[in-house]
Amino acid sequence: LRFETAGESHGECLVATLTGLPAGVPISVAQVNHELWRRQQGFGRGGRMKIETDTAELVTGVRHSQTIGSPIAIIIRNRDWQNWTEVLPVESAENSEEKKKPLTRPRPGHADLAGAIKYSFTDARYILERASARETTARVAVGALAKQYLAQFGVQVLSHVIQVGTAQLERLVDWDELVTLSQKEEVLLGCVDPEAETRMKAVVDEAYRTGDTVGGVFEVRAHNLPIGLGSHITWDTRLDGRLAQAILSIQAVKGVEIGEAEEAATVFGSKVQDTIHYDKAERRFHRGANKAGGLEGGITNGQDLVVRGLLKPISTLRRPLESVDMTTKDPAAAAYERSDVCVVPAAGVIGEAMVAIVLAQAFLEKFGGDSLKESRRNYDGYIQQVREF
Ligand code: EPS
Repeated sequence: LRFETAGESHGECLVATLTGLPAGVPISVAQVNHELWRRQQGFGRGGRMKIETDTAELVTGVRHSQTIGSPIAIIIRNRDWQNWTEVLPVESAENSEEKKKPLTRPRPGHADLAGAIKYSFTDARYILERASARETTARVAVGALAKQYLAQFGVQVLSHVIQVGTAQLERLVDWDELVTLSQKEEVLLGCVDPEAETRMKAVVDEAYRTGDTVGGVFEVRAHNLPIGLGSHITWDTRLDGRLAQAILSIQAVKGVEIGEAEEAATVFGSKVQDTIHYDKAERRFHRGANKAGGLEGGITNGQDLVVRGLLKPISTLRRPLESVDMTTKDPAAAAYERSDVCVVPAAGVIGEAMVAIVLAQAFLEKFGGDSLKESRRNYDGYIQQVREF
């Protein structure tokens, strides 16, 4: 299962292709659009989200509401493009040079400076257009298709926010709470606990007041996974490593945690491992806890998968930091472009998409199939084998 995205933040559209989903997977475009809607929510998003109502056009690979096995191409149009047609034209016209919106004062933390030097532009415009997290719209659309494939096997992927700045959620959360949260029609900060969410909102309010930005931590969980996705046998088949790459590839994510990694690094082994128990009647092999986050040796162990992304604050600040103008080389305040103040809930939705894509890949590696029917037969046979273990 392979996917690619293309598109600039203020270009005509975002594009994605997804190749390798079996034929016969039921696809709902409304569900794709619902995921896109979820990505746009949250207290702290910037003015751009008022312009856009992201909707996916599935232009290939899906017919009569199901996949046909061929590559799926998705287009998401940027409404803001109408304000940028002369700034970012495909072909230069006579007055193109004057219409440009050059960014010559790179923002610390953004790709602006390193990208401009690397690609040899004296203006970071083309760099930021692609580095922008707007690209994640395309990933979420692809993730929504991966989710619909996984749902055929009862697997669900959801997220919630556990920290914004210093405000933390201080209790455990069960799966049903995440389901309820995902169905809310209004998203504040994506936290299941209203008291913790109020504290999180106070931090975002402070960032608004002071012209600053704030990061945090989101947690993605996958529920109902079979035992045995991923493998211990080589470094690149270990599912934990693949999930870590997927999460770290999200804009502004600087750290990733699987299960209770931070806690595990500070306590003795006897407090960390999930003890093994057996009950013949129902639960068969089961565990005393889930500190490993559903992965042992890079293999899913049947518990919920728990992956967290640690997000740094967005690098575009209304109260800009020190920088240098790339053309004059003089000290200058970093550029300010309209931006978000806090994006942790949206990053959680993007994290869900990335986790769903990696899990769908692992599913297809294990169960294969040109058609959903074939995938399912292989899956059912394996589940029977696990039951008899
Ligand atoms: C984003 C759209 C962008 C930014 C954000 C992500 O819109 P605009 O740049 O037009 O305001 O809000 O991108 C960044 C945080 C960034 O640093 O580039 C989106 O759709 O998520």
